Amino acid sequence: MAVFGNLSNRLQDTFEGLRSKGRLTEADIDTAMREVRMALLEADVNFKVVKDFVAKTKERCLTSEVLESLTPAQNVVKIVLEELTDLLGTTESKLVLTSRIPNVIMLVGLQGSGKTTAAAKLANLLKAQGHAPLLAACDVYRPAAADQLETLGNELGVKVFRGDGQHPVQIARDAVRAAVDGMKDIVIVDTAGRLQVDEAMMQEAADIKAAVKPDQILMVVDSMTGQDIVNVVTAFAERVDFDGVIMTKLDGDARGGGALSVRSVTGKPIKFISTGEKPDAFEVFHPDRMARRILGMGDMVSVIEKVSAQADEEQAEAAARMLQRGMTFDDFLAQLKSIEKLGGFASIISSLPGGDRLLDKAGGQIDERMTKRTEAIIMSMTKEERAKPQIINGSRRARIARGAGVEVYDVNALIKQFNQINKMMGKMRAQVGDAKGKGGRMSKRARRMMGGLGGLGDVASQAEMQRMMRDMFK
Ligand SMILES: Nc1nc2c(ncn2[C@@H]2O[C@H](COP(=O)(O)OP(=O)(O)O)[C@@H](O)[C@H]2O)c(=O)[nH]1
Ligand SMILES: [Mg+2]
Repeated sequence: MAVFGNLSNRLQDTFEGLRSKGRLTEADIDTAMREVRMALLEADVNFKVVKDFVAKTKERCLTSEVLESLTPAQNVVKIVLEELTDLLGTTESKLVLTSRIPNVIMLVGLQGSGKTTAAAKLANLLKAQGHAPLLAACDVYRPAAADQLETLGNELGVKVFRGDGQHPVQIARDAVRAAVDGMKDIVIVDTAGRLQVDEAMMQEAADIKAAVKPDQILMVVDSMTGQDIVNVVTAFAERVDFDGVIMTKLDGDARGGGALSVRSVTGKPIKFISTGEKPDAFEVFHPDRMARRILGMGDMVSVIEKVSAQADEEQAEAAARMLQRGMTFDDFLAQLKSIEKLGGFASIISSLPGGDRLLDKAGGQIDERMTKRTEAIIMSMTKEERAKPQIINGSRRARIARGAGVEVYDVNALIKQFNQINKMMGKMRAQVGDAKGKGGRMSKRARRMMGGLGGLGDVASQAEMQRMMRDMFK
């Protein structure tokens, strides 16, 4: 997922410009900061937020430590990263549950912002953490609203409480009671929104709040709204108040203004982001990771977490064994399959430093090109060739190419790539060997990290990985 593509590209261009300079003068910093300001304004970030951000960043950059350092451009990027993280929120933004049973989480926001979807996704996330959530359908104005929630709930195996014909306040109350009876520990209240902030909506939200005293009120905000969000969010903050924000539709072509302004203007943290319509396209928000993505520095931590979550114990063991004995083409094929499960190469490359830009250049066709052709080539190898790639000589390569309907060149490229990955794994093996000490076993987490992705789990090799990726798509 390219986060705020345009903003991200412009900032990266600015810093590439700085890097190409070596030594930096005050004038260079001035120019760079002017570019940063323009980029942020065009991303629709609130002008006051931009002004403060640039002033702070510039001041930190214009010190002799930065200007006279051996790597001034890197220091500037580091400062921007820190300030951007700060802007997005430095405090822990995890959802805090209280000891009350059931906890009540209420979602508010404009119509179409993604409340109902987010309610279901949040329930899904909490369920995966071992909670027993109940969804309460309190949008009684749109005829299909409760059905929508119920459909989503059914898909995810989460019960939906609906009180058709009742007043929303009553539904919320009854839902809390039903949760107690049904042994549910969290009630997620989905409310109605309007197209614009209006009195009736605010009153109803306030009434539901008064009736069920939510432990958390989360405001759902569509990131496509730009800095208009600030007005909406401020209105809600004054009237109903809330504890945090769920930013939705970050998969769209949002410019970033809303997400970058909201924290600074309201002081409310972004707690979750929604990045698509599927139930699992929902993540806990990490300001530092988001800032890294905007600056094109990649987000390997998220990939590794995703891998860890996906890789089962067996897979992890298999990966650990593979690491010990070296990879075969059968392993490679299995890795390809597991990458597909993770959302394809595109999503992984997107998480590497510079990955989003690489993807843009490849025209987003990476998945098709990579997996289909690679699979065809591997399938054309004999069993022996897959197990012992070193026997694949020139005539075998020609035969494999014919079998797969590709050029010998493609087979060569794949084998080269395969060998590179194997080499990287060799390095990893050495590192893991160090880490586990004499005769010890790899930690469960280390093994998990290796499951599913083979060499990709090695954060230290990011730069090398990036180079490899670049080679692949040349
Ligand atoms: N692409 C994308 N679409 C989303 C996301 N969240 C919600 N939607 C879609 O936005 C529309 C409105 O969402 P809904 O949950 O009904 O909004 P509500 O009116 O606030 O309850 C629906 O078509 C959703 O599928 C997201 O993160 N990404
Ligand atoms: Mg809804």
